[in-house]
Amino acid sequence: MSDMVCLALAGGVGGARMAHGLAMVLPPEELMVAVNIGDDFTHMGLRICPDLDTVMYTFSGQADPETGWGIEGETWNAMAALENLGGPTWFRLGDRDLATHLERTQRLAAGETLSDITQHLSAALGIHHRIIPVSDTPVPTVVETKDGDLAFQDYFVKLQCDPAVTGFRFDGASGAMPSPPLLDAMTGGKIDAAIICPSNPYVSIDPVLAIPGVQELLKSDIPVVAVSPIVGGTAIKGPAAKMMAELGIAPSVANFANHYRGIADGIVIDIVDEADAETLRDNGLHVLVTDTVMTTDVIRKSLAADTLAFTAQLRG
Ligand code: FO1
Repeated sequence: MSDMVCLALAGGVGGARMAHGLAMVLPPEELMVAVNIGDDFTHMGLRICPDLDTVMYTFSGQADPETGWGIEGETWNAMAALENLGGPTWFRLGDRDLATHLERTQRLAAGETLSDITQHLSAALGIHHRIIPVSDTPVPTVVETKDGDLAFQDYFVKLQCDPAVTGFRFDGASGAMPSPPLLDAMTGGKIDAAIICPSNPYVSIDPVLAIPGVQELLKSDIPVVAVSPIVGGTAIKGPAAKMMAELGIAPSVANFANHYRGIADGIVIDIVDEADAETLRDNGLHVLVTDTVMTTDVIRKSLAADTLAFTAQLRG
C-alpha cells in the first residue's frame, strides 16, 4: 500500500490495544486511528478525553496494564490533597495524568483544536503514528436508563456501570464534522480499508459511526473488518456484554456481527467461538478465527497482522 491508509476506529482499552498492534505492523503514513470522543467531559474545569489518552498512553508504553487507563506507576498526591480539601475524588486523576489534562485544557482555552492538541501531545510522548479525535466538536455520549439520562462518566465511573441501560444518544452528532485530518483522508480518497477495533459497540464505536460521513465511508467500496470484543459470550473488559443483555440481545459473536450489518464485510472472532463461524459465513460475512485475547504485546501484534492480511484478502 503506497500512500493508502488503513483507518482504525477505536475507543476504550481493548480498542487502544488493537490499535497499538496495528501501529506495530504499519508505518505511520499507512495508519490513522480515529478515536471516540463520547466519553469526554469537563471535570473540575479540566477537559478530559479518556479514550484519546488511553490510546496515547498505550502507544507510548506507559498505560497502566491493570486498568488500561491512566499511567503505570502513577502517584496520587494531588488526589490525596484534594480529598483533604473536600474536593471530588470519584474520578481518579493521577499526578502525571493531570499534566495531560492541564496542557490540553490550556491549549483549548488558547483556541487550538482537539486534533492539533492531540498531535502535539502524541509527539511529546514520542508517538509518530496518527491518533486523532473522530471530531473536534464535543459529542457527549448520553446513557439512557429507565430512571432517566446519565452523563457517560457518571454511568461508567460514579455508578460503576450498575444502572440497566435502555439506549444511548450522541448529542450534537448530526451537527458535528469529522476532524480535519480524518476529513482530509476521507475526501482525498486515501482510506483503502477500515478496521473496527474490539471496543464496546454501543459506547465506543457507535459514537464514532454517528459522526456524519463516517458510516458512508465504511459503506463505500473499502473493505471493513470488525474485531469482536465478545469472546465466549462475554466481554474481555468493560460492560459490553451487560449492555447487550440489558438491551435484550444475547452477548454472542453472531449478535455482535449483526450490530455491524451493512457496515462490516468481515468479522474477526476468537478461537473459543470457532463454532459460530459457519453461521456467520452463511450470513454472507467473511470470518477470521484467531487468538483475539490481547494478553501480551506479541498477541497484540499477531492479531493486528492477521487482521490486516484478512482485510487485504477482502480488498482483492
Ligand atoms: N475509570 C474508572 O473506572 N475510574 C476512574 O477513576 C477513572 C479515571 C480516569 C482518569 C483518566 C482517564 O483517561 C480515564 C479514567 N477512567 C477511569 C477510565 C475511563 O472512565 C474509561 O476509560 C473511558 O471513559 C471508557 O473507556
